[in-house]
Amino acid sequence: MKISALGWAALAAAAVFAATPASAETYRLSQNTSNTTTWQKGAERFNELVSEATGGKVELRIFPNAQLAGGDQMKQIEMTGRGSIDFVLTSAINATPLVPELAVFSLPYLYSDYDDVDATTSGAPGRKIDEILAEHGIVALAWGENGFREVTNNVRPIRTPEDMQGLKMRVAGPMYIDVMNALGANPQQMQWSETFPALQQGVVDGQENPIGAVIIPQRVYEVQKYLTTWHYSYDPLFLGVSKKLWESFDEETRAKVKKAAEEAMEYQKKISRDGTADGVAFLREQGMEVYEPSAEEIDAFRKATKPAFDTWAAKVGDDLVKSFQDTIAEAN
Ligand code: X2X
Repeated sequence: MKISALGWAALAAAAVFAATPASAETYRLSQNTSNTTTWQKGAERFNELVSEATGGKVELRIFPNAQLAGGDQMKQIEMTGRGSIDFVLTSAINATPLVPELAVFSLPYLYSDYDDVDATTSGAPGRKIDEILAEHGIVALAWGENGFREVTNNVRPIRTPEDMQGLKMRVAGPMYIDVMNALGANPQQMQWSETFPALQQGVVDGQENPIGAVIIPQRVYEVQKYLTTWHYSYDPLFLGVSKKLWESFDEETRAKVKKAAEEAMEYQKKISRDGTADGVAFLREQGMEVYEPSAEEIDAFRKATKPAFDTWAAKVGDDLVKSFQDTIAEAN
């Protein structure tokens, strides 16, 4: 829902209103995480760029912690599809209750590195996903990065799949429930905004999230002792706009919005990757015990999570999975 210049006038002082161009609109952008993350920084960069490019015609107000969906991070996507949220910055796993195909990105051990990732998001598989999102009323403007999700906990270092046995793990979405079950852990789905206190109070033993985009900026290291860089699942971000709103923009505005989104997500991806590259050393300084498994040890996790891969590959659809796998094979 957009807030018109007139709507804001009711809230703003007359002087402020007088300075606002008559055609200016403030749209609402919702994102999952706190205002300290690379998600937020990417959203802020988008706002700066889009407002500059459109001469203030398109401006945003950014809401962290999925506030516009009452804190329900998986609901944001559906609300955007309906047009009750204008812009959304969320990650693929959060869209899976509405669009199961988006689980493809996060299938355990689908990707080995950033080159694999970039080949798919910038290639034919990414465009196929854009089409699927459009069928649900969401125009995907650009792809950013949450990242490779690493496991943390307070009980013991994770070196083998057996080490996951019995751990109470907070997870974000339905696919991760199956992955954690395959590893013998006890998964519990929980909103991200409720996870920090749950870790602090020992309601759950652990969680999994990317280092640069989330673990560091949200200070997960303050409440978790062990981290293993198992790279088990990749999670991309996408910056989307409700199709309803998109269709109300003229051609020129659309081009400007799209370009601003692409630049902002390039920036967001870069700061997430930089934060991850420097992150392990930082986390050790903060007192975390970090375990970096070898290729053979990673292989054991790959084998153990295969049942969840197969279950979710079937939900996603074999053709789509194959198009991702083929593009990844070509990139190597
Ligand atoms: O909830 C999570 O774990 C987070 C922040 O990574 C997502 O929104 C997917």
